[in-house]
Amino acid sequence: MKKKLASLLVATMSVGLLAGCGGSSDTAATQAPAAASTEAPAAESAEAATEALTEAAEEAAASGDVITVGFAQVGHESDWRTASTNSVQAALSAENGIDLQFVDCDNDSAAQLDAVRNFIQQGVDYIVIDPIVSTGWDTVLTEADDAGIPVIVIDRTIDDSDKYVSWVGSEFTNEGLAAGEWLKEYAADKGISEINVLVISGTTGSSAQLGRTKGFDQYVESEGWNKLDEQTGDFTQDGGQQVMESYLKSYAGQFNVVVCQNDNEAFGAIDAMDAAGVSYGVGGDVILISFDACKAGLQDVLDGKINADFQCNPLQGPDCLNIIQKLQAGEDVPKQTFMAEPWYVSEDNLTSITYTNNAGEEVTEDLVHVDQSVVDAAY
Ligand code: GZL
Repeated sequence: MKKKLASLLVATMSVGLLAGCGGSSDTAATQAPAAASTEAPAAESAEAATEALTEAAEEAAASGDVITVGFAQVGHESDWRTASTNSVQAALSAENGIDLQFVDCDNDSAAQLDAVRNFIQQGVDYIVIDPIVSTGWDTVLTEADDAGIPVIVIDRTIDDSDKYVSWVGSEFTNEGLAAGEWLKEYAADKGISEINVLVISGTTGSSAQLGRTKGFDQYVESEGWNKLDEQTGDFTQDGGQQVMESYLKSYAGQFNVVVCQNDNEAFGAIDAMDAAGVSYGVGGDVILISFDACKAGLQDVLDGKINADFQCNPLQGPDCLNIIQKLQAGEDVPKQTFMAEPWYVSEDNLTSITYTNNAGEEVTEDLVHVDQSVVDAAY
């Protein structure tokens, strides 16, 4: 690795440590970015580190010693995706010695494979992928491997190849299991004996959709719930509204639970139920469950429109930068890192859930009762 680059990346790491940036794998996305510690470094040393960083970045850019990273992002379908893109772009920045080649693949798997092949042809230093779907990757990852370009995967998983150096994301099946356990305990507490549920799922074949469906379906089966239908809303608000409108025609009066596999689908489902005069949320005829826990989703939890929202943490940017810095320094990196993600509820009748997670461990996890401070701190 070029010497200038080493000083640049070390400066980055020192500035990162000084700033206590949030979003790492041990920081839940809704916590406010870590505040400077009480022993905040003297301003001059933080400024000195930033100055060194800027100078080193300028030198590196001038001498072409910048790390080039190709990022093939899913698209721009949701609030979650916007937060994900912002997190990566903020971390893989020129200030941190990186030239980020960003491609929004617009939820098109073929375009995403093309983007990765273009990165290979460009000879970038690293490739970051958030895979739209979890299969069809081994051929192009083999091409990247043959070209000697390390691949980092974030968020969703690649399930048909292990030719990548590291993955940072969520345990999606646990998200579905947690939602199932919460619904089981919530229904028992509210004296609801019959569950007739409709599911608006995410992008078909994405690991987020596969995992959330797999986890929740374990409860459908074990609890004998009646799952009337599952159709994809493609993680979009329009998709959620269209599917909900169809459900309101096909299953009028037959359902008392709607599960949306992300907040944007829930926003669409809410619009459809409002238009149809169907009540939902706290005190409503329909229990509404969502995933992601973005700021607007948690506002709906606070307002009693969404009963429970299972967070999926989008802030993988700092982890991405850290992985690249370690690889540049010749250090090992973990093959997989799971993000910290809390579960949010609108009422305080339940304070925790206990369930068997996807690893077969019995876990007890607190439920966060949403107040304005939680919404304010959300991504
Ligand atoms: C999950 C992520 C999903 C979100 C959606 O990790 O890939 O895609 O749940 C987003 O909001 O569109």
